[in-house]
Amino acid sequence: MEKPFVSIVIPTLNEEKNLKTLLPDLINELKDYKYEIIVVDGHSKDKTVEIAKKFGCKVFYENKGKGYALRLGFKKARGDIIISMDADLSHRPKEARLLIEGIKIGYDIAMGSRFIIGGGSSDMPFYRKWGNKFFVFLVNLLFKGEYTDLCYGYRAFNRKALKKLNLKEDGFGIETEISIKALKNKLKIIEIPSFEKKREYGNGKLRTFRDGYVILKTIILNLFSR
Ligand SMILES: Nc1nc2c(ncn2[C@@H]2O[C@H](COP(=O)(O)OP(=O)(O)O)[C@@H](O)[C@H]2O)c(=O)[nH]1
Ligand SMILES: [Mg+2]
Repeated sequence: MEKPFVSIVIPTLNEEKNLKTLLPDLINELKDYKYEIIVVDGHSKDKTVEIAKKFGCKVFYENKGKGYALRLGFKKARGDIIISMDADLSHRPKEARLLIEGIKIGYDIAMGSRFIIGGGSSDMPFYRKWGNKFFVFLVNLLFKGEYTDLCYGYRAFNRKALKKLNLKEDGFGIETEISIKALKNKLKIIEIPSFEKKREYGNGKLRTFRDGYVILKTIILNLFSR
């Protein structure tokens, strides 16, 4: 994989202001690579799609949620390496290189982690931090993992490995499902430190308690399925 083709998959819902800043930065970071940027939009009411197209992104639509958006994007992606990334400026384009290197040296999944040295977050109130820690503990215990982070969406995948996961989640359970199925399928996983910045414009759509429940449900469902 000397010169890999990289697909970046970005789910969006009303992110025009963030996207306007993100895309030029991202394109600048990717200039050494062959790449495509795939935006999967949940029918935004603002100019998200117009901006995505202006910067040459491939655009697809969905109306089921972030998880479904990612799954659709993964299906459409042509890259040897596929990266999932949020649009809200939480994920730093510079770190994409680190994730890509993880796959290039032979890992199936390179997962950003906010909880190893070099990582961090300025976008997590304490209850989310502890909720996440609890779910990390639970997943490690139940599925024999050694994760330090769980509900974090900045990740790179080897295309073939990603296909094996057979993902099903439509909503915010998707990251958890990926983490669990990666363990179940004995994929080669590496964590890469990542610093999560605060969302720049607009409001997050994740609701701590509703989606905390979704994550718990994802964990339990995956205990009883293959
Ligand atoms: N296509 C699509 N994207 C979504 C949906 N909900 C959230 N997103 C996107 O998913 C990313 C993360 O969402 P966000 O609300 O910031 O969640 P948080 O960072 O976990 O609080 C952002 O790029 C959102 O625009 C949805 O229903 N459909
Ligand atoms: Mg966010």
